[in-house]
Amino acid sequence: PTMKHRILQIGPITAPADERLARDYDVTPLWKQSDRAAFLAEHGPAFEGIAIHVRDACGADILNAVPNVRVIANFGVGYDKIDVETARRLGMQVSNTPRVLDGCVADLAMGLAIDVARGISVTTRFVRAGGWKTGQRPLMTRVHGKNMGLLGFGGIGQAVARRAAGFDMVVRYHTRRPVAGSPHEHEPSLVELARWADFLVVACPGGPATRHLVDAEVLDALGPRGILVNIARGSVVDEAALVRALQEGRLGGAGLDVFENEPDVPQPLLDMDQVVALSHIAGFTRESRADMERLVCDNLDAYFRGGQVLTPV
Ligand code: 8YV
Repeated sequence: PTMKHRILQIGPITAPADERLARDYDVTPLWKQSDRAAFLAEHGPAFEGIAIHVRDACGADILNAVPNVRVIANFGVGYDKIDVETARRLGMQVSNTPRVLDGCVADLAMGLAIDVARGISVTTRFVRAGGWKTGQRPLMTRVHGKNMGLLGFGGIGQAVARRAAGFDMVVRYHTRRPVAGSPHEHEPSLVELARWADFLVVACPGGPATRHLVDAEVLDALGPRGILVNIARGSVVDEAALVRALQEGRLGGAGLDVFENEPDVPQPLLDMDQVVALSHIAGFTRESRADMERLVCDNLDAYFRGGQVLTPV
């Protein structure tokens, strides 16, 4: 057998992915090195590729220490913790795992929208506490036929739009540039989109370019009957402004799978019945997990066989 390519793995991915990587590559776990900087200074030049889990960071400190790395394979569709600009400048290809989790993330976006509007989680708590024996819950909000605004219209946003169509919803979206060939209306102003929308779903990338796009002004535009759903990144929403808007009744409710400082969820959010808070589980299904494991490894394989990753960012 030929020599295995040397891969630097920043942190554990999943057992199946880690096993396949260890089988096919000469993998070094960076997270097991006691002194990362010293390790990189000594061994950095030996590596040809990087494998990384979406939760882990890969900044210039690492990239500048691995001059022979040509490929970075990210487990996850988001890549806001990788310094892609520096990687590109150093001639590295960066891949992510798009498409394979779009459907599951979109399913959960609809689930959160329905839960907040119809009160599924809060009603379960009510029934469990015996509340039904002596009363009934207040009236909730209809879902179908409403206006859904999408912040971001990539694979996930478009999958949400297809599901919303089944709920007879009208969909409009906000992105920097209109997406060619879409039947849905592009709204150049996020505030105007929020004003029009009953549900505003955050489905754009994280990172500095989108930080706090959903601010107090956008939340006020969404309004006291409006519902915010975030299945993207916590950084896109000004969480302190969100807490205030919910507490003061200026926003109707929120379904949140992601937060600014995961796994810390601000206590006020947990205390409000109009909030459904999850633990970043949108892509967390057996099916999409297996597809992500395959794709992160396939990207490395494709690079080392043919010089091109399958799904570049
Ligand atoms: C989760 C994600 O991080 O792909 C992404 O960008 O945020 C998700 O896939 C995944 O569930 C990590 O375990």
